Amino acid sequence: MTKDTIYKNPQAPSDFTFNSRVAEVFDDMLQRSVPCYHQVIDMVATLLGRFTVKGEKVYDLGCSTGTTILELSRRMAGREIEFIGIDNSPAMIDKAILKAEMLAGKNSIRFLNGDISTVELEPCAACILNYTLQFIRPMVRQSFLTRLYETLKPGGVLIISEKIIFHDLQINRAFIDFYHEFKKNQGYTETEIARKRAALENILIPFSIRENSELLQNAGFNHVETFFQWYNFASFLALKD
Ligand code: GEK
Repeated sequence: MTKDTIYKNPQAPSDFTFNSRVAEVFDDMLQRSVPCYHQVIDMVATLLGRFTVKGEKVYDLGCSTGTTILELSRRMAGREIEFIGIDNSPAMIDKAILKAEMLAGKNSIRFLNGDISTVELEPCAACILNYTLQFIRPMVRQSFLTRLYETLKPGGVLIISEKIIFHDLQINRAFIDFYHEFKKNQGYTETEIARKRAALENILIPFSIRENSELLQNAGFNHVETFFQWYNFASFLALKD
């Protein structure tokens, strides 16, 4: 796995984009930047095991290099799930296809290059949106989630993981500090952390637990809960009746 040193370089782009340079180091970047990354995938596998039936379609929207789908496919072997990963970064999709060729299992896996906010989706049993809604423009988040609700079959599940903010400023500050400590413990320097934070300004726009839950409820979901939280990261489960 290539180590992420992008923000060691003072010439690193001031606006974050998911280009080939990022795709190359992405697996290392995510593991060192998202607390409990693999634990959350493990929990998603357990949730899908409970709520998804054999032979169904599962979308991973903003699938990046395919880590989640490949892990889910391994965990759910025998369920004949049809996994479809979509990402609008061609470099991410290229990497995902390569990884899938090396790790091909029995489930069907497809990766598509497209914008998840506009691409046509087929009726499905589950949609996963891990750390991706935060990159969708706030203005279109409600209509996007409403469309996902409509795409899900009855009994379908939407799983969302996000970086979150808190309305209480003291708690918000403390949790951001804890997150920066986490990144330091993962080997990032204070300069790298500060440069990446500046590059993500106005690109990664986190909402609070309350705001995300309201979006999901307004989209039509009657059952909405968080199933995981690590300071300023949370995962949500939304069920369609
Ligand atoms: C994981 N889920 O490994 N359409 C399609 N893809 C998009 C869009 C869009 N409109 N906007 C952003 N992306 C993955 C990690 S990363 C999270 C997801 C992060 C894609 C973007 O290209 C990138 O691959 C992904 O969403 C976000 O669990 O980098 O913090």
